[in-house]
Amino acid sequence: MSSLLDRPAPTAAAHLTLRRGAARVLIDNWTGTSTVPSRTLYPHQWSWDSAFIAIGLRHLSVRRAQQELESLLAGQWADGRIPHILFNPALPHDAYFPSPDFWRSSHAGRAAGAPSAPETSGIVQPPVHALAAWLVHRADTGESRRRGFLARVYPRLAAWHEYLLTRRDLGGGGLAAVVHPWEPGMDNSPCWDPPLQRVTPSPPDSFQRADLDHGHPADRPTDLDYGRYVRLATDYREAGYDDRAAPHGFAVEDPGFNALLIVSEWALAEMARDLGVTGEPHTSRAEALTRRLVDRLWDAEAGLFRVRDLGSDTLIDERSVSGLVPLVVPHLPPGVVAGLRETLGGPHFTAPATSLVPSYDLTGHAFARTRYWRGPAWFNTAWLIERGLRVHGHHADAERLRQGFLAEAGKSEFAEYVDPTTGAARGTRHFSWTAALTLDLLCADPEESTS
Ligand code: 9WN
Repeated sequence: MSSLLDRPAPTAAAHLTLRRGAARVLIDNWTGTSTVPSRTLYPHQWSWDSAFIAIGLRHLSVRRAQQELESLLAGQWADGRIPHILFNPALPHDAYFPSPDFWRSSHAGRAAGAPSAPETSGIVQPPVHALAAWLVHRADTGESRRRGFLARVYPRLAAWHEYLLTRRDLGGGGLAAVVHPWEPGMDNSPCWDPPLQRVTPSPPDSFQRADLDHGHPADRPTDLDYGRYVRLATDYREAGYDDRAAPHGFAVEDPGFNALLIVSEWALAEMARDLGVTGEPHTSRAEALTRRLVDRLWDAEAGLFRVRDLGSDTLIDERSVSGLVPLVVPHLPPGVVAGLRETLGGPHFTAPATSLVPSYDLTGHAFARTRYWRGPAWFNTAWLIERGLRVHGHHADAERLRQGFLAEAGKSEFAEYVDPTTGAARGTRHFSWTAALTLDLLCADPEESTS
C-alpha cells in the first residue's frame, strides 16, 4: 500500500522490545479492576476501548482480560445497554467532561434500568464486546470453562445486542441507529456534519471542557462541536434515556457500528454452541444484518459503505474509514469485498506517510490531518481492516498492514493516532488500545480470524 511497507522485516529483538513496551502501557494503565484508555485524557473506563484492550490483555493474562470485560458489564443497564463510560468514583468530577454529575445515570436513567452504582454515561459505543469475549475465551478455553466465563457473559452480551436491535432500530430497516456522535466512537467525523447542522448547540458558558487540559486544541473537536454534543446528551438525559421518548435530534445508521454488531453476532453463535445451546438465532441474525447492511448502506459506485442520516433518510456523501470497517464482516458478496479493497488501495485512503488507514478521505473537502476523526489514522480501525483482509483471504495485504501497524505503534510510543501526511504521532501517547492491539498483532495466531 505504501513505501513504508517495503521496509526489511524487523528482527525478533525489535519485536520483543515492542512487546515489552506494549505490556508496560497496559500494566501502567491498569486500575486494579480495568484499564483506562489514557491516564490523562481518558481517566475512566470506556466501552469499546475495554473490548479492544481485552483482546490484547489476553496475551498477558487471561484472567485480567476476563476481568476487563466483566468490570464493564457491571455497568450494564437493565434494558441491555452497555454505557460508553463507567466512572471511577475515586476521581474528582473535573477529571473528565462530561462527568457523572452531568449524566446523572443512577437518577435520570433509573426508569431505563441504570444501576444505582457505578455511575455511567447514558449513551453507548460500538458492540465489539462479544468478539472480544470470544477471543478471550479462545486464548485459554480450559481456564475460561473452569471459571464459567462464557456462561456469565453470554446472556449479558445477548441482552446488549437485543437492546441495539430493538430499541435502537429507529429507522425501521433492521439496523441499529446511533443517537450521538460519541456512539460510533468517531466523535467528530465529517459524516456527522450534515445531521449536526440541525442541532442547536448548548451555549459555550454552560459547560467546561476538560479535554483541552491534556489534548492539543488542533487535535481535538471544536467548541462548536462540543456545544452540539452537550445539547444532544442533555436532551437524551431529560427524556430519561428512553429511546422511545427521546427527541433524537441526531440519528444515523453507521456502517462500522453495524459491522461490529454482525461480527459480534457471529461470536455469540460460537459462544452459544460452546455452551451447548443452538447458535442458530445468532447466525440467522448475522446473515439478515449483513443483507440489510449491504441493502441500506453499500454504495457500489464509491466502493464503500455510507452513513444513512435517518433525519433525511439519505446516504451522507462523505467517505470515512467507517465505510471500510465492514470488510471485517464474513460472507460479504464478492463484489463488495473487491470494491472495498480497491478503495483501500486508491487515492482516498492511501496516505503518503502511514500504512494505517486515514479516518477520512484524503481528498475530501473536510480533510484535516491532525484533527481527531477528520483525517488522522487510528490503530483500532487498522486492526479491524487487517482482520477483514484475512477473513477474505487477502493475506499478503493483511501482512503488509500488520507490519506497518507494528512499526508505527512502536515509533509513535503507542500514540492515539497519527497524521497521515507526515506520519507524526498525535493525540495522547501510551494509549491503551494501540498497545493492546499491538500485542495482539504480535502474539495472535493469524489464522484465528478465519477459523
Ligand atoms: C468521548 C476513549 C474514547 C474513545 C473514542 C474517542 C474518544 C471521547 C472523547 O476517546 O472519545 O467518548 O472525549 O473524545 O473518539 O473512540 O473510545 O479512548
